[in-house]
Amino acid sequence: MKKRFYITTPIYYPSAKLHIGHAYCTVMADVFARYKRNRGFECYFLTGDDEHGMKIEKNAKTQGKDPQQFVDEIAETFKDLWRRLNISNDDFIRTTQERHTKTVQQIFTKLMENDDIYLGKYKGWYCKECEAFWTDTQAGPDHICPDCHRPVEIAEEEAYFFKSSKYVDQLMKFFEDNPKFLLPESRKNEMINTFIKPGLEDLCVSRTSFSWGIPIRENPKHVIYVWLDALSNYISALGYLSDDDSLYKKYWEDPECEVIHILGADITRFHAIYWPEFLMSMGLRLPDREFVHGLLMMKDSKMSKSKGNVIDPIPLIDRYGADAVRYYLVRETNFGSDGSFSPEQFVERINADLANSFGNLLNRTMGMINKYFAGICPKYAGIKTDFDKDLEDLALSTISKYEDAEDDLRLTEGYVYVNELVNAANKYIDDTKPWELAKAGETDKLASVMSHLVNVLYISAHLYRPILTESIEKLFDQLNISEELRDYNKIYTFGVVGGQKLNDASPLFPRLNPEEEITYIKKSNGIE
Ligand code: ME8
Repeated sequence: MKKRFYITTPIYYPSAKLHIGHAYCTVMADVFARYKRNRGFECYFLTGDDEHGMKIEKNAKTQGKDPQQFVDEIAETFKDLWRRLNISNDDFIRTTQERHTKTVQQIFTKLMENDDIYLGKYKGWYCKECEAFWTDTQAGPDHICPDCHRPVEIAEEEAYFFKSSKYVDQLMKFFEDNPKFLLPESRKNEMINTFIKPGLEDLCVSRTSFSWGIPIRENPKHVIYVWLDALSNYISALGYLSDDDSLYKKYWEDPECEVIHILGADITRFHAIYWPEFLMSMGLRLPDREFVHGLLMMKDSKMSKSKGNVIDPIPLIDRYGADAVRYYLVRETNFGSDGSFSPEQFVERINADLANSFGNLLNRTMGMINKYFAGICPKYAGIKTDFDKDLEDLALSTISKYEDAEDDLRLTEGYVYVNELVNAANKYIDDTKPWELAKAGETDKLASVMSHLVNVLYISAHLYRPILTESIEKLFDQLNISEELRDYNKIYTFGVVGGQKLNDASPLFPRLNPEEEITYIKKSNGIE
């Protein structure tokens, strides 16, 4: 395993407010970063926004704003959302920052010096929405953008081209040698069959028809194509080609750092084909893994800012807290598959997993310790009932299954194992019947049951901690877990918690009233 990690999200367009789909991607990256940090690894986490391009210029104009003022305002709303969601990013890169624009200009020069960029004429189909050029075949007879399905327009202008075809063999070999580079596996086949096999055309990497972009130093009437600009954020943010490139050395150049990009299925082509090619041209290392997550839909159609059918995460966070929203996002949709958002699923998921299962286990356990042991948590004293060993074994095997899954970016799956452990602990209460042990005066067994429950709660809490950023601290406070035991690396020995006096408790995950809450979610998002 590598020593440290660098994880990124896409930099989102500040063309409008972010929706739950963007929150989804950022939360997943955050969960991974927190998981790694909990285990004691260094993990640098980058997000940001993608501020250039024709679409932004147009949107700013419509609102009578200067583009910089327009993006300044929206960038603040992005940062605010990430604060409210407890996103632990180390940096927020904006592509209009000088640290970025300077690096991108130097990258362009490098590609030119390598003879990988030449001046030509561009005529073809252009999708303004996706800032993407398409060939005749790709636009098809109806001249529709293959990504967003909107009409494309013919554009013709003098432009610079990147020799994409030159790197095809190297790229194919890289895919072959690095089977974990592009995940899930199906995405790789899609890239090869849809884009690489039919033949990659050279990529147009400059525009002259608008000015809201980074000028090419050697020919300033051109601005750099927004995707070359945007993709470079992953290294410009680390100080690549700047006076202080210490982060770049630590998190990109050093092979001991694992570089992971998280992105949505809509932008795979740019990350899996062009970004590796640009890096190859510059002679730089490629990311270790690109994980492509699925898109969240609303009533069978992709949620998107321009379609207006989006769920705003803010009213959800305001009412249910960041933890509930994060939990729903991580657990509801298997990471890597497409998913959907519905108010009904949201309420059901929170009630089932947090209120009824995890919350209930905590409340029952604390209630019984208060009742039978005057609030003093019994110490672990080995196996005493017929069910103790099974629960211990399950707790320890859950940790390893969870870690394997999380390391592998099967993030949702990791939490399914935690759910199973919590459910098993609830069942363990039904099996051991502590109230009967109490009645029969079987104090040893009763103490053992309480100790097992507290220790399973303790382990599950550590495993849930990357998602439940606020509640787990409160749970640790309620159980009066010492500072030392709040270190993840203490969970591998079963039975470390015991002997302490519990603190006062209030339910951490109140049950939601489905009817009321479904109405609230629908209303706050203008859904009928
Ligand atoms: O493409 N479900 O920005 P963008 C899940 N600036 N995730 C979704 C989603 C949905 N319905 N809609 C968007 C851009 N996303 C470029 C990126 S990176 C160098 C440049 C998420 O604002 C998903 O991660 O359109 C998707 O890839 C990303 O937002 C696109 O954000």
